[in-house]
Amino acid sequence: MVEALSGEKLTNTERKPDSSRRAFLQFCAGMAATLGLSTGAEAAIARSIVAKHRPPMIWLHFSECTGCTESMLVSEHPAIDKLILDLVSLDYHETLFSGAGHQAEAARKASMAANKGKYLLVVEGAIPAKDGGIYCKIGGRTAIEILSECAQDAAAVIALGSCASWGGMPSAQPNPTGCVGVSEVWKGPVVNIPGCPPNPYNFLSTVVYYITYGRFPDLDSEGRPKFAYSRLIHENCERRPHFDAGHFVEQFGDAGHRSGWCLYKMGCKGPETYANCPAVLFGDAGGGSWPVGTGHPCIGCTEKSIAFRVPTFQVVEIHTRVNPPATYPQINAPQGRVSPLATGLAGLAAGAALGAGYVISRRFSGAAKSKNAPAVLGQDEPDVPEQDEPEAAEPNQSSSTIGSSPDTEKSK
Ligand code: FSX
Ligand code: SF4
Ligand code: F3S
Repeated sequence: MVEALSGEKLTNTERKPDSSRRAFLQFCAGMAATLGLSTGAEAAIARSIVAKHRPPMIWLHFSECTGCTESMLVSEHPAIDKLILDLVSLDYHETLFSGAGHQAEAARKASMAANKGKYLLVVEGAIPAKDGGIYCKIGGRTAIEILSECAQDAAAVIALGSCASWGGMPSAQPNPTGCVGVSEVWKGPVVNIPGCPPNPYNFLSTVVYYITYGRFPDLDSEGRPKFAYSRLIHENCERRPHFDAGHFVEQFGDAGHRSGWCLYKMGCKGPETYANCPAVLFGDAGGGSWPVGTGHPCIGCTEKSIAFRVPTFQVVEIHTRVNPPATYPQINAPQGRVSPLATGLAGLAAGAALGAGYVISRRFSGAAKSKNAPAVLGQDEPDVPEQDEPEAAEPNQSSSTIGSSPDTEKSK
């Protein structure tokens, strides 16, 4: 792959991302693998990043917490923040811009005029639609007006985060401002990258794909890229052996919780949530750096009908087909550490799109040895006093579909 690239181009500091050559090539290979592309795609990605003009990007903020931008920027990945800034020409971003007020608005309008039909529009946050949209105004104009103005001349629109995708947290009942997602306001094509926050890799991979091929990757019925949202959390969760064995956390801090048992009874929505979190992880902090890995049940933040709709600790009924895992790693694998066997086999079963994300983050970060890792990462053996050991779940105790066998599905 690297031979396809001329050394001259890769050392052209005006065009290449601000990172070492090795990191850049690893990034391209990682993007290709995350996207599930065939061998050789990394060279195409590298060529397009090096050779093509950076597409202008206009990034809007509406009703949200700005965690989507935060998730991009706080990554410990040595180059990811620089790459997002070097992959595109970020012409307008309210929270990153040093300019403000009329100065910032003028920059946005100038970029839109100069790049009509060519810029990527990223929308972060929900759009308050109640009462004519008066609950979110920037420069005296409503979010509805700004979104419509920016979307009509955009090459493509990306709704980043669950708020922009379908309302998210600001649209939780009673939703006093009538928050909705981008596609409720803008009727053109919209790519949704949900998550609260969304995973930076999924956003970056989507943008890289667009830059490389001039179109977006395949989307599911909710407008989400299939490479990232086609597998249930539950299919790749490192706690899945405990689910299958009937080992459930009964309350936070109990012996099962300290030992990394399944969080289903604590309201985990993993069996109904499509996302690649257990494979891609967050923040390059090493194994376990995802909600369930840190001991909190998945709240289903990538699902329109779950997060901020279903109470966090409510046990869900399982409606979708829940496939048995590809393998059964040791039940008492220490919490927060993915065994190489489990990772390898899960990667084989789930395909490059899932396994590669983990490998990439490990390669880039080397952060598994981080001193910032949660204390549980240091556990070599689970400490489960016999007298405290939670009892195995009784079938039908919390849900008609809990069971200790892999055949726990409740098909539609
Ligand atoms: Fe929403 Fe993004 Fe959640 Fe926050 O801005 S998806 S509230 S992480 O930050 O929009
Ligand atoms: Fe993991 Fe949640 Fe499934 Fe348990 S219910 S195996 S914690 S995804
Ligand atoms: Fe969201 Fe669940 Fe992943 S809460 S970040 S979809 S583990």
